[in-house]
Amino acid sequence: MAIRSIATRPFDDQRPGTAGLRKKVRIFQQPHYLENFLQSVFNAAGDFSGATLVAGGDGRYWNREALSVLFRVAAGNGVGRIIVGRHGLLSTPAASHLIRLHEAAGGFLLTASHNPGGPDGDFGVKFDTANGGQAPESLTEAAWRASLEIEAYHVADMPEPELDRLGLQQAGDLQIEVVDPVADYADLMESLFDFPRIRKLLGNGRFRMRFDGLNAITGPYAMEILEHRLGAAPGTVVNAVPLPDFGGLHPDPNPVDAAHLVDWMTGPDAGDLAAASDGDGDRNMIVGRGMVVSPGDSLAVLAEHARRVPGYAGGLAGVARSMPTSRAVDRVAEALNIPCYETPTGWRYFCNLLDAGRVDLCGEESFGTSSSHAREKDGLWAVLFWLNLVAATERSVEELVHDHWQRFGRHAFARHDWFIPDSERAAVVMQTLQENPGRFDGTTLGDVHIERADSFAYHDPVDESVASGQGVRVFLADGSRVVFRLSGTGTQGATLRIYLEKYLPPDADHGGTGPELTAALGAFAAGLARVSELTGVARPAGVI
Ligand code: VG1
Ligand code: CO
Repeated sequence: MAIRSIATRPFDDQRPGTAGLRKKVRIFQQPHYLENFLQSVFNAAGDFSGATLVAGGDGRYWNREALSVLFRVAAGNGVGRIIVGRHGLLSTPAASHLIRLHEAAGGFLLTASHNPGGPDGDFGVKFDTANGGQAPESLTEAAWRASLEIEAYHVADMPEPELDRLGLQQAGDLQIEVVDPVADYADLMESLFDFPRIRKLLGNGRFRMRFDGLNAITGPYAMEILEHRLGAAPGTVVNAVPLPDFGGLHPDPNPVDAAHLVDWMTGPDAGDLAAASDGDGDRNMIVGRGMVVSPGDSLAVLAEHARRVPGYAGGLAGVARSMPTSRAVDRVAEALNIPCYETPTGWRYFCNLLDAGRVDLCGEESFGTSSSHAREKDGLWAVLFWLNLVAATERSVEELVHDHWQRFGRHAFARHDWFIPDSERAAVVMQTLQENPGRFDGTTLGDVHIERADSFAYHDPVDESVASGQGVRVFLADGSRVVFRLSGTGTQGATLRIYLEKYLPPDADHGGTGPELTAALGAFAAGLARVSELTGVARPAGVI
């Protein structure tokens, strides 16, 4: 197999964000662009000679073409074997599991997650290390530095592998193993949850659920697990076929982009549970009758009742949440007398804690939850956890949430996303806030009293790395909190995220949605940061 070194010039925009490199499809399609980036990762990550990698994507537009480039660059860098999902498909959590199962050296996931797909949409590359988790910041930064110095990439001349045929095949010196993308993952789920009990619930003739694959990667997984293994009624899983443009749907499981599920669950014909996942299968939205479960509440309820689920019957070593995620789980951890860690946004920051056995359950406010069974967040896992809890406790989704609020109080939550076309003006907002957040300490604005404010820095207790400038936190005297940070997954302009959390004690009136209960806090936060004044943008583009 001939290996050629192709001379190239650096691109200056290949710095990975919160979860890999994400760009418009057309940017990725530029000659040498993807090759450069992949080579930069290989250069930064060390020697891969003879190594096994896992690869797959969420099926979005350009998946196959990008995989083909990956095979040639991987072989050009001496990779010995690639395990790939049939048709080039793999969900992000399933890939994490395969890396761990096969003790692979890492993996590449071709996905822009919840970002829109299609030729005018987004594409992306996440890369995982041998623990099945996304590359830590030290490696993504090293890959970025390598991308700025690259002079050549290495590609192998080899035949195109057949990705629709299961089994082992040889493409030049590279071994390709095409696997069923679903089977091992489904077995893992079966080992964690009480399938017989869930089967009884789903087959009792009364419980009605809907899982929406949003035409992205989770359809085949949900079909196998919910309808085939657990006997859910045919038609429970909708939009189950992954399509290159997601059939025009936006695979972002939240009350705005999946409003049709919320409508069903708040209408006269409401079922008992509705759920959805995102493009690459790592996010989840849980909807009970008349109520969207906020991700922070979901994490807290799962932690509270984890012992009811076979995979967690021994209890949790600890829990972790990303900094902007509501502090509901902190109260549960306190009651359980287990540690609760606060990490920067992005799943990669949980992985050291998981590897060290310090935590078993982690969550982010962006509809992401998972556990020590993988090193990625896991959408379907969360749905199965809820089903298991409903079956084991004989409480409905909404009852479990109300019980939780009555015991611990409610952390009402919402996120205001301000789309700011001019990234520099968005940066000014953050710089102004970050300059000396302590100046807000003890001040009163209108009827809001600020206790203290800071710029969040994370000291990883496992490898002692430090991540600073991870967002500005403002703590209010009534127990509420406001957080500001810039998104690291967008592909144009900037998105300023304002996270709003309002605490309602156990005996308070808990009625209302998160966005309703935090609206006034949102106006206060935007004023404090002078967002409109500094950016010219009048209002948030999205409230979730
Ligand atoms: C967003 C979320 C973050 C999540 C990340 C990747 O990042 O806020 O919690 O980990 O997306 O999710 P940002 O930087 O845009 O806020 V996924 O499902 O796109 O891999
Ligand atoms: Co995702």
